[in-house]
Amino acid sequence: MNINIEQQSNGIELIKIENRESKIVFMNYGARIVSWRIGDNNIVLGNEVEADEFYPHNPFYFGATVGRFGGRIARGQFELNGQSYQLVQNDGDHHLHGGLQGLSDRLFDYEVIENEAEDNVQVHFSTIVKQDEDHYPGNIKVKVVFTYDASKTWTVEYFAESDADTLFNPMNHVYFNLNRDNKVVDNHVIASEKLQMFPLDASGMPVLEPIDLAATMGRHDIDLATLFKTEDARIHQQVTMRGGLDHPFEVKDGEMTISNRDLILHVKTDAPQIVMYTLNDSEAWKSRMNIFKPHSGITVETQSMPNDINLFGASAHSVLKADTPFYSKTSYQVELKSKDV
Ligand code: G6D
Repeated sequence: MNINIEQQSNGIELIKIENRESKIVFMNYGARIVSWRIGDNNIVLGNEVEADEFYPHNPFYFGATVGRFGGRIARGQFELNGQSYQLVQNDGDHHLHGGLQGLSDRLFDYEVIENEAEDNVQVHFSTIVKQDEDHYPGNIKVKVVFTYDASKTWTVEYFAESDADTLFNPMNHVYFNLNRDNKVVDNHVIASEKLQMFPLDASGMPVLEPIDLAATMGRHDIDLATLFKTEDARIHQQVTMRGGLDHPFEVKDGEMTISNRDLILHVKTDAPQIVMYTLNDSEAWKSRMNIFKPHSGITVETQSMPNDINLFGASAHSVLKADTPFYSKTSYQVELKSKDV
């Protein structure tokens, strides 16, 4: 594979990895994916040309590593080991995506490693999140490893260790759009043998009474347009309230696909939930750089249940004990439905 580093302003560097049929671009700012071209089709939302201008102001976390806690924490409050914590409220009353000093808004150190024998390239991103910065307990050493291999698979692995009990629930906020012409993703089909959607309450917090989408819609593969138009009252209320998807899902064994006419994206994760968000409020970013319409992309945010610490207490999946290694892995693989794509 071919590797190229491009330096832009303010320390922002793009890591471009290319083989015969695809090209993927990562970035040190927020340990991000910036673009992923299969032939001439860029299947993720981003801006490679003006990355240094686009990303520091982009409020939609395009392609970023998000944490230390992906998702929301109600009113930015939680208790751990009998102590109360107040985090920054950067989403109305709530805390979102680790706050203003999260993983998405920092320059990571990185190292590129090419494994010729395995025909893959790895980028090892590392940083330290300090409790003085984001007001969670514990300083965490974080390593995020992206691997890109010849089977058009992008794998994301998280390694971390904290010096005190804390919350850790990282994810990547990549938006996919498999359409060649980039028209909205409503033609995309989401599929898994289990498709449970968790509704949100009026304040945006998940309610632990999932809707069994497969049973309700009568199938395991559901195109978004049909989902958005369904007459089922609960689903209708949810997608209307959020303007599309912004919901946690549980899928069979952490495996699902998203597809359109040409491509199938296979997602596999060891995270317990997946939040899918269809960029519903794209117009909230008033910027000349914003060319995105609602439903321009769909995220596949592999993480634990938003607000899990307040829903499950000490047994929440996001609780990370002091001096205990954290590991999690998600992979995204692209399959071409036919060869002439
Ligand atoms: C996440 O669930 C949230 C959305 O509500 C938010 O707007 C987006 O990140 C930026 O997916």
